[in-house]
Amino acid sequence: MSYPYQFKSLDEYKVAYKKSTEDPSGFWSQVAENFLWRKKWDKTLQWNFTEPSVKWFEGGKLNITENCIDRHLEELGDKPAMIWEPNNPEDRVRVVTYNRLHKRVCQFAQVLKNNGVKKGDRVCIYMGMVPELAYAVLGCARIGAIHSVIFGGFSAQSIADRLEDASAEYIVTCDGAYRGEKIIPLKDVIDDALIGNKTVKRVIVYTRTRTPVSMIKGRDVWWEDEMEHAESQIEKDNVVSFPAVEMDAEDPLFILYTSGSTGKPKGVVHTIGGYMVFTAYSFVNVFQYQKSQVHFCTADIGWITGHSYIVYGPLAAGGTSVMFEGIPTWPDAGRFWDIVDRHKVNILYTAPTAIRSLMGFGLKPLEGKDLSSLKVLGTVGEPINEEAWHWYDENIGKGKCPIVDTWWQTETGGILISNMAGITPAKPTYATLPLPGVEPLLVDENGVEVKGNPASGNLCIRAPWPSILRTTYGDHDRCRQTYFSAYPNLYFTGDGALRDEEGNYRITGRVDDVLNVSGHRIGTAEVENAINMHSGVVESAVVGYHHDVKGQGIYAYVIFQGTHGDETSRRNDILQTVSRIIGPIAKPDKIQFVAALPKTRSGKIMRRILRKIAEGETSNLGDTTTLLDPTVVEAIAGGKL
Ligand code: 6R9
Repeated sequence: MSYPYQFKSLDEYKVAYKKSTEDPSGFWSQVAENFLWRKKWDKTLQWNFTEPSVKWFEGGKLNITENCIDRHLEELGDKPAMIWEPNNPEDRVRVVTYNRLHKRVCQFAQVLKNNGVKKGDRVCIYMGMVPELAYAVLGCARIGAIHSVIFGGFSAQSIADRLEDASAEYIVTCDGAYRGEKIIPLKDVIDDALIGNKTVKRVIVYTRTRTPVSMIKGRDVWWEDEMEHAESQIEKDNVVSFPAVEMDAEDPLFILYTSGSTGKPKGVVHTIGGYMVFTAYSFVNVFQYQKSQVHFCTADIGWITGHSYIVYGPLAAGGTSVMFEGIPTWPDAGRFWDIVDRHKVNILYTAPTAIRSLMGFGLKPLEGKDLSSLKVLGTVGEPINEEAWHWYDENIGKGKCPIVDTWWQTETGGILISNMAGITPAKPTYATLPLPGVEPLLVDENGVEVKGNPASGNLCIRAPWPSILRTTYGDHDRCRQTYFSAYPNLYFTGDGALRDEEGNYRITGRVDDVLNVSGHRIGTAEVENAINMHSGVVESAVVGYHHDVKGQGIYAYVIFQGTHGDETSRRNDILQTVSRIIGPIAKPDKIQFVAALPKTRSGKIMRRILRKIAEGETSNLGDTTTLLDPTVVEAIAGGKL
């Protein structure tokens, strides 16, 4: 079965695109009609990109969990909303029906209420990939609290910064999380993050790994006890209910922190109505989702991809979403294929870095795996190279599954540029065409639009789509400066792109100081700040370089002073420091100790030159005449050879 807002042919796509540019309000109000509103909106769209101020479906009242759960109960109550695949394939799979999801979300909403959580409060969620993470997210949405999920790979320091920025009063966590053979002691990390914290009143701890934890009296409570208590409050005569709190379309739904070109991560804020409409819309159109299909997005819910395409998009569409606790290479590199086979997955959505890493294991892990259920493949997070694209197409899709290359960002909430499976043509390494409702353009460095095809430039968007970020939490001016000030009246993505003769977009990568390491966004300034925390470090400069599996690797140039240890131990100390300050994902792949960094006369580090050296292009360093001391470059480049 399809959806009223699903385009079924290239012609329908074209008609929709035209309508969306001529009459955006009319176009989006038609899409939004397909959702459950307690009260219909008064005004579809009001916006300016100068403040910026964007309001979609203003005056509309709703609760997103009624859209993601309650309204499906009659038809889909006994159908799976989520299929949970545990870290260890020998453990029990959990199938969560819509009825069960309803009960658990109501129950957890009651737990939150019992613990004093109110509409608008910030709840930080730091959990592994267990169904309870989805219950926590949706439980927050049900009572109107703002969730802020933090990826399990972030350090105590990173969590502490985010807790403070969001002035969060509540935390939901686990004792530990399984990741392949490892156990990550999540509650311990939270305890460290809470040293010196003044806002957090309550920590709710779900038992997953039975890792020993310290439970602080008056602050920490067990998930299981709280849920048991709540059960009798929400269930009477076999009827489950917890009234969903009525929310405004423009009330915040969540905060998700992401790296930018400055040192401090930004809390991207999404609001309820627009985010709901756009994630469902993009989900059913890009993947051409059909009811009862099984969708497997391999992302972690700690990233935007997991928010939009494991939880909200699929559930708003009444779909079935696979949630995977483990990692692609444990117990062996056939894990994804095993999951596809056993759960009869129809749509597989993963990152190019995962494909490249699995390619490295050859075809053996595919032996004996039946992938014939697959209909659509997707990629996200970074540009995909030709080789990986073809490997994915031939060996996983067996040449019969369209591959959607989906370009979007934490800030965009949902997919903006992508082919639509089987509807609009694919072109390897190209995200191709915008979704109806999205108007991309390219501008040159002076902010002048580059018209005609082919073209290249910085990728901007002309007008708002429903799930555009509304602000950066607690600092609206930062939102304006970061996204809306480089080019007046445009949203600037931070990405560079090419456009071919047919108008297909190919994203070439970040044009700011943000790296994309295994599909994770990491700001160079953030890594430098972390390296500089080491007592022996005087100064550092971080750049990206081509990495065969990760896409980009992290290359750090470090000026070290002091006599402590030899080079190997200094290197390890720096890695340990970065791990502690940000998390293991930000550890540099290479560290080069240098005596000085190349700087302009005004004191700016010349990263362009450092990038070239990191890539090994030392014979062609370009213009170095503006440098304060050109011999510095020779010394660094020499050190590499
Ligand atoms: C969804 C997500 C956003 C950055 C973005 C861009 C890169 C994402 C891409 C892609 C090329 C694609 N990116 N998808 N580059 N092709 N299909 O990844 O969000 O973590 O915020 O990263 O990722 O550089 O600006 P986020």
